[in-house]
Amino acid sequence: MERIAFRTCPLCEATCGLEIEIVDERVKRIRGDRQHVTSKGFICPKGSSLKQLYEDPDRLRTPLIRDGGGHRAASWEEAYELIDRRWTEIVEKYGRGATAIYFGNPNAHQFENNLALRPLVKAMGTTNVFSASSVDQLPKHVSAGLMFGHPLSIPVPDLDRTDYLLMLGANPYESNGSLCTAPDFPGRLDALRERGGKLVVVDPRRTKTAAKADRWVSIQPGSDAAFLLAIANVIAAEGEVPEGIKDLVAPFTPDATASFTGVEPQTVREIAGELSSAPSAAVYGRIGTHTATFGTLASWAVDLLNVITGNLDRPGGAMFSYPAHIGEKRSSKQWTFGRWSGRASRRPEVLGELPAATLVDEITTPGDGQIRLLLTVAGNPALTTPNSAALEPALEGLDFMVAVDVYLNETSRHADVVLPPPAALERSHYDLAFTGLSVRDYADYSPPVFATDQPSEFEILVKLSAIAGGLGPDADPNLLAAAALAAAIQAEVQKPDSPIRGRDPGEILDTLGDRPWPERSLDLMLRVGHRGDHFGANPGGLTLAELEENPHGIDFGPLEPRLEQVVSTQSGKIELAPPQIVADLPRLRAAITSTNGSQPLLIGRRQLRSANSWTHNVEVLMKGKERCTLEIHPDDAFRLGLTQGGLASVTSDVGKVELPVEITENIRPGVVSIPYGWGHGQPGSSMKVAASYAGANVNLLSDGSIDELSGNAVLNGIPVTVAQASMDG
Ligand SMILES: Nc1nc2c(c(=O)[nH]1)N[C@H]1C(S)=C(S)[C@@H](COP(=O)(O)OP(=O)(O)OC[C@H]3O[C@@H](n4cnc5c(=O)[nH]c(N)nc54)[C@H](O)[C@@H]3O)O[C@H]1N2
Ligand SMILES: Nc1nc2c(c(=O)[nH]1)N[C@H]1C(S)=C(S)[C@@H](COP(=O)(O)OP(=O)(O)OC[C@H]3O[C@@H](n4cnc5c(=O)[nH]c(N)nc54)[C@H](O)[C@@H]3O)O[C@H]1N2
Ligand code: SF4
Ligand SMILES: [Mo]
Repeated sequence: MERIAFRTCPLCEATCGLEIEIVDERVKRIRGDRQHVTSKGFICPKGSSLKQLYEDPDRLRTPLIRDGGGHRAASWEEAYELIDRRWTEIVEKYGRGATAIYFGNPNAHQFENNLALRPLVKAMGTTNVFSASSVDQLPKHVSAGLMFGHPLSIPVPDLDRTDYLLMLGANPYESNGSLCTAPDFPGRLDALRERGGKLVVVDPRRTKTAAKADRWVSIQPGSDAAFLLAIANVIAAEGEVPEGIKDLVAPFTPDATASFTGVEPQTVREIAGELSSAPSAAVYGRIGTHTATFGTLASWAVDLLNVITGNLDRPGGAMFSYPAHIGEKRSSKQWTFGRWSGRASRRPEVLGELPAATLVDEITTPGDGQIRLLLTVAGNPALTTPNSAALEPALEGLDFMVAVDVYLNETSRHADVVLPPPAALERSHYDLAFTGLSVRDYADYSPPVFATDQPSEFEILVKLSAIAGGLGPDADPNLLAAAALAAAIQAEVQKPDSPIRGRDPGEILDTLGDRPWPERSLDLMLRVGHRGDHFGANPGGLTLAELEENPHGIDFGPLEPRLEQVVSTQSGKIELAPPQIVADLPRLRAAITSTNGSQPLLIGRRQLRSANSWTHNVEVLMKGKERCTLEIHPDDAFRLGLTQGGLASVTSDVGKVELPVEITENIRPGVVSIPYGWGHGQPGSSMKVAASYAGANVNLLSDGSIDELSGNAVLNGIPVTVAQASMDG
């Protein structure tokens, strides 16, 4: 029996359509879906590895319970009963404040997790909420929230139409793009240049993306905010800018910032000139600018430039996507943060979360509210959050830990119970997150490719909500999901601006049929969304059924200006100089006048055949030249006596790693780079392939420093000492 299935790849933000050839219910081949509306056949090496991830014998199929030194297989009943017993004991003894959750990156790629996580956090009743956002893009949410009124109002560069792209701290030739969903990002950059446009890449490394650019600007790590404000300074000096901005950027002249950024004043002036004279232009900053000491300032400066050059919200500039599942209006409630703060760290909450960099302190600092119980959902903080050397023993010292994960890995090995959800090919897909960050408006939905006996991740998370909410281990997840959907419908028909305001909730529920619960919620969102059929009131409008009939997705076209809808600040205008930003500027002013230290600065890097820390158990993605190496400039290598392939030791204030040296001209002198997501083969984990290509964990070196405003971890620009590793280790 042969069949072809179509499915969106959930491994990165490009969200490519895949064509999966199945013979006798086994995957024969996965390739790019040439008919997919946005990816048009593009695929990267990770996309076809969904086969290997599905077949991987190390992938967990049943729950595990910790037993002595190791883990043993257990039934779902036994696992839930144990979780319930321990959870209840801990809450009775220490209160709900002693429980904590960390949720990782794959949640953003699974709509059922998106739907189930918020109720789970609510049921837990704790403020100890951590996620991968605070080791990633939190600065962008904060600057968007302050400037545009909503933390999800993030403009994306209009790649397909722009004449000039200034890109900082991103390497889409390897990452395939982030906070900018654009399948075949490299092809789109090539097209930009072919139509006569210009690409400028700002990065301490001459990455593949930088090598393809018209210009590579080598910058000192951590200094993007100053560089961007220097551009703003030149533009403000030469042209009209909104009131107050000129004064704000006055201290950041190209000359005053040059020693801090390492960028020649002339280069800044040229780029400022090009940016303001291009027919259309977009400034785009990504993770290299976010995981930095001045992450939020850099994030703000990106959009400040988009605004003052007249490029915000116009074709070829930086624009807002309009996902089908959202309504015509965003809530006009003023967005705030810092509503509470961490018990031990005193760090303010952002988006209901505390900085992941402070998780270890919240676990180890004694006192009321100390974390005793940790739930991780699709996260591997042992490798991905700062100061792993301190975090690993902290995880081991918890009273109880539960991991919802597909592998027994560096993090889940510390868990008392591991609950495995199905593999990607066994679950359905819709992108709640990345359709909101896409360079075209589109929607696609894929049903599961294979059936499974394992409960869905939605069901697992609902069961955990029931346990956390005190309903016990036997609560029926269907009843809970039904109640949640009924409540969502009730809320929708009461919303003043809902297209189904005043309708009968029972009729709406019946219309949603008997699909799985997450699908019914999704259908509800699509149908009341701005393209929706409004349950009959807008005949021909979008429904989930229509997406099912279009397995290659539906393209709604290029982005359209929609600033008026997007801006939801109290003033009703874009806030170009939010007070919190202005208050943080003196910190940057102080930095530009301080003298740079003499220590090498460590930055990270991503690699095409990795997805963060967790796809390293796939042999086809791992074989070949060793990838977890220390990149260093020849001048530095010579000075330190390091040789190609020799072993180097890299030491920071908090840790040390050893790894092979890779000497390359493609890195700025004084800067070294280690890829992230490595450091496998820990005792108690069971990923055989990953263990045989272990590599070193770069987060042994990151020390828990954060960007003051957002609480985002500083993972780039870490001062380190590099030396030849001594023979005796
Ligand atoms: N030094 C340094 N650190 C970094 C970064 C960096 O650039 N440098 N980047 C940061 C960034 S951008 C991110 S997003 C974070 C990522 O940080 P995390 O989200 O903590 O890490 P991942 O490697 O994505 O781990 C995902 C986990 O989920 C499991 N998993 C995979 N699919 C599923 C699923 O469908 N369901 C469940 N329940 N589990 C699943 C995997 O086995 C793995 O354990 O790391 C950050 N850390
Ligand atoms: N193949 C692959 N694709 C991925 C991932 C993966 O692990 N592997 N992870 C996914 C995730 S979770 C994310 S968040 C995205 C991230 O996607 P990108 O933001 O494109 O991430 P990177 O490829 O790490 O590129 C970051 C760049 O920033 C540079 N950099 C470091 N410090 C600085 C600095 O101070 N200033 C400037 N200007 N540049 C700096 C680095 O040298 C690097 O080239 O990728 C996603 N896609
Ligand atoms: S670029 Fe690769 S990993 Fe990302 S969605 Fe496409 S196929 Fe999947
Ligand atoms: Mo990320």
